Amino acid sequence: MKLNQLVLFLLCCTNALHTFAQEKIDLDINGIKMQFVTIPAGEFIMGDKDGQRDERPRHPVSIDSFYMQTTEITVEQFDIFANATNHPTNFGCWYFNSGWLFSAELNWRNPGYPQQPNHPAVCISWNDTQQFITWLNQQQQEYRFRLPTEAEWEYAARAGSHERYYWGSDPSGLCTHANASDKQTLKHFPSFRSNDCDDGYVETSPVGNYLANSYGLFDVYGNAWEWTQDCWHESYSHAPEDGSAWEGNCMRRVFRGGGWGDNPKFARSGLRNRTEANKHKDDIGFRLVLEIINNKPDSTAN
Ligand SMILES: [Ca+2]
Ligand SMILES: [Ca+2]
Repeated sequence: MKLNQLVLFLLCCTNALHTFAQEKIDLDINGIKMQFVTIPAGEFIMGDKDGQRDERPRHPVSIDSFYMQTTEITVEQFDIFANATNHPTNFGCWYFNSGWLFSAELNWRNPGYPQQPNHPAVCISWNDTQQFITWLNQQQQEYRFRLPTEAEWEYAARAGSHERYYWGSDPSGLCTHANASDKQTLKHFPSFRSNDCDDGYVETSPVGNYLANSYGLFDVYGNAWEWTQDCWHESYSHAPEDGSAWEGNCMRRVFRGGGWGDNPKFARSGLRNRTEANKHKDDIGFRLVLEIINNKPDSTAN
């Protein structure tokens, strides 16, 4: 095992609601280098009054402080896990070509388009994320990794904003903050609805390539959709209000944020999506939440 906590320091951040001291934690676990930032405790209104029916009723949710990964898990990071565990690549993957199609030939190593090691791993099922997380947790005792809950994800994405995006309601900011459907997309997918700007990428881009939100999170919209822990529910009626995962006996899990092929209607804070836990799609990946089990490291934050 190689575990090396590299950096821990103070950032002074502001968002629409407050200023807070933020820790930044860099970890190296068996060569998987990941950065996490503090998401401050708070309360927010989950849901979007102008969104889809499943985004209502809007409801207050209290969130404890937690650490969220600044980027999506990359191909390079997933490759380390896969090589260590002989993780299979024979599940196939769904891709879009005038409708969603399945190819047994595609997988996270070859999603059907060119990727670099620093692009987000896609063609990742929810079940894959659980195997990755179980393995990562077995490599050390100081930390516990998990998926964000759906409430945590939306709270972190909003970064204090009640608007459609963390910078407000204007979708024209998308190309500087995210890799989503844009003028590039239309070159390969002329039928897509796209933002009238150019982010430089048809499919996935390097993680962290665009502006972060005020919590220091990159690519919360676009690039790869991101799995959450929660089971899918058709509305927020009776949803937990403490930030915990809404579990149950479910086949479908929630993923968030929009992907590289999604227009501003989908690449936003409140939008919800779901599919079967064993399904692989060429625009779904994940990022992690970090819990410190013991020996909380010295912090220079104040
Ligand atoms: Ca794009
Ligand atoms: Ca994303």
